Amino acid sequence: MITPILLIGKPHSGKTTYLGQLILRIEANKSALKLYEPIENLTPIIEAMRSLSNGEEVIPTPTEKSTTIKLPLQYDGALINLDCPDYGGEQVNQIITGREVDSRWNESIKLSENWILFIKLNDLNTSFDLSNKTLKPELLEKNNGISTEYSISDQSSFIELFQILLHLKGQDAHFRNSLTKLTIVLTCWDELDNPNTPQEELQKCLPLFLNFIQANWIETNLKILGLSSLGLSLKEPENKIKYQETGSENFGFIVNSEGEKNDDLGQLILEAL
Ligand SMILES: Nc1nc2c(ncn2[C@@H]2O[C@H](COP(=O)(O)OP(=O)(O)O)[C@@H](O)[C@H]2O)c(=O)[nH]1
Ligand SMILES: [Mg+2]
Repeated sequence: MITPILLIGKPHSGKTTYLGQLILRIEANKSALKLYEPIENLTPIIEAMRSLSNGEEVIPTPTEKSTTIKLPLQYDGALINLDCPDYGGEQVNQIITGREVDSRWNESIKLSENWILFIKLNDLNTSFDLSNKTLKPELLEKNNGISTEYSISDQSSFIELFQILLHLKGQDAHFRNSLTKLTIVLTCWDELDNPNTPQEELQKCLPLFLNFIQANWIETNLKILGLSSLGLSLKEPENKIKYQETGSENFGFIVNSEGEKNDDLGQLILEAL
């Protein structure tokens, strides 16, 4: 039996960096996870692995190049397929705005009972707040009274996304979800100032979304973790040298629900099972 895990994340949430670092760790035999067969479509991620090995940030995957990545992982005899249907694409945003999923996503959603959501807290946009904006009458006049500045906040968009996913999964909205396991992963953990536990950080930044998730999932099927795939910022030149000297597979950590760090990035997948 193979357990499929679905990896979901908006663009720039840290997917490529995580996948690259995870594969480099597995290749260096520094993870509890192994591969049970060769990765079929490694080409899109090779560039990222090359950059990371050289101590450089991954180059953003062109958004038009939506492709699928599937990692055939194994742990202690258990087989796990990490499925990333929106590798580098904008599809998550398109699902939210268009309220439609293509057949590839539909299949992944239906097939998987373990979902991982990547959120980069430092990049979130807040909702349009009328109280701190000056609306210029002449601009409103030009746009028929519509303010073009308005866009849905990330917090609302995550709630929309999960309403769509739960609907596709056939979840009865009268009950809390007990079939799908959800692991919310707060990426770029190293960028946070004195972080508390992952749940407390999520509560601070996206309280309504956390509330929505807690109201819709049974507690035992919900986990909130932290992740720093890089371990430190590669924007600093001295960190680039550290990577080149020590090897990128020696950097990065995950943070469990209690706030404790673990060096094995593969542990994230095991926590999501
Ligand atoms: N400081 C820090 N930056 C990170 C980390 N992971 C990813 N990033 C940066 O976040 C940005 C987006 O990451 P990327 O993996 O391309 O996101 P994707 O679009 O979801 O594939 C890049 O500039 C990465 O270098 C991390 O663990 N720490
Ligand atoms: Mg990417």
